Amino acid sequence: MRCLKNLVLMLVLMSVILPISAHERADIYVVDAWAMATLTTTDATPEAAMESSAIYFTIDNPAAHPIRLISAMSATAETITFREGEAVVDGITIPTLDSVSLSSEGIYLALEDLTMDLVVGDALTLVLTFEMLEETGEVSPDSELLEVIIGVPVLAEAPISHPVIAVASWARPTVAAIEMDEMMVTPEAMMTEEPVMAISGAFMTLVNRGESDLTLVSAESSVSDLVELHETQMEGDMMRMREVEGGIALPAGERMELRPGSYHIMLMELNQELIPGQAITITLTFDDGSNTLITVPVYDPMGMADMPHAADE
Ligand SMILES: [Cu+2]
Repeated sequence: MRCLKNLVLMLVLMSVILPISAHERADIYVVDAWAMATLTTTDATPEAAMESSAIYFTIDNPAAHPIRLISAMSATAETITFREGEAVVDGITIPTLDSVSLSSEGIYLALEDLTMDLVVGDALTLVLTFEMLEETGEVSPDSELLEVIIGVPVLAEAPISHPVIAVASWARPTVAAIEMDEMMVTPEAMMTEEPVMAISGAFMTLVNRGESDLTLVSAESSVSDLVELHETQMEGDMMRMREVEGGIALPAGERMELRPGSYHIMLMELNQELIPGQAITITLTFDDGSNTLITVPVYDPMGMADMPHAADE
């Protein structure tokens, strides 16, 4: 749990230190991410669990310059290194307008000294730090580091790609980091019968990279008994949310931003608190009958409210 707390502090601090908008974050696409399960069911014997795992994904670099992934952090593991076979490498460079796919045969992220078992169906938050490079491969002189926070599902095998990807996703916490500190002291506080704040929202940029127009028609999540696609509109001088009629259109090749005050995925009747540092999975279903599982980190990119508390400590 200490690790989770550290990750939360890190997320809060980064949001202040690094002047990055959620919009800019969308410009590096980290897709088809997954972490290798150490257990396939919760009732497997503890002896069966491994102490290390791996994370795989594909990074697309649409920028006009190369980028380099220089670090990865998660509360799930004490150490995350970049490896190629057994060898440790010190970063992953993605050339201009190119992509790099991590795999067990190539470069991958090695999770060492796991702080918890990785069970199929779970999800974790991963913070990736990129630096911008010149065409020569040198670090740009006035380059700022770019943080990309992603949710990673724990799976037994690689996910199947879908034309629609979700980038820069986040779900609004129902518990602030400072409240979570108190929960840390008494873990049983998380099991109290106090009603959870029953609603939250998930936000992201959906990109349809396929050849066909699609419409997002519904969403489901294990953390919520009622998930709706919402839009926020002004009615007179009142902001009102309502369920989207006919779904959210995603024309081929285009992006649609789901954000506060606009389209969003409404998570109602939550069956658990959403705590910063967690990640949740949401299944998106489209009008062609296809669906895709997205993993959304729980944090508030605009949430500076916790900062004074964090600084006080
Ligand atoms: Cu809503």
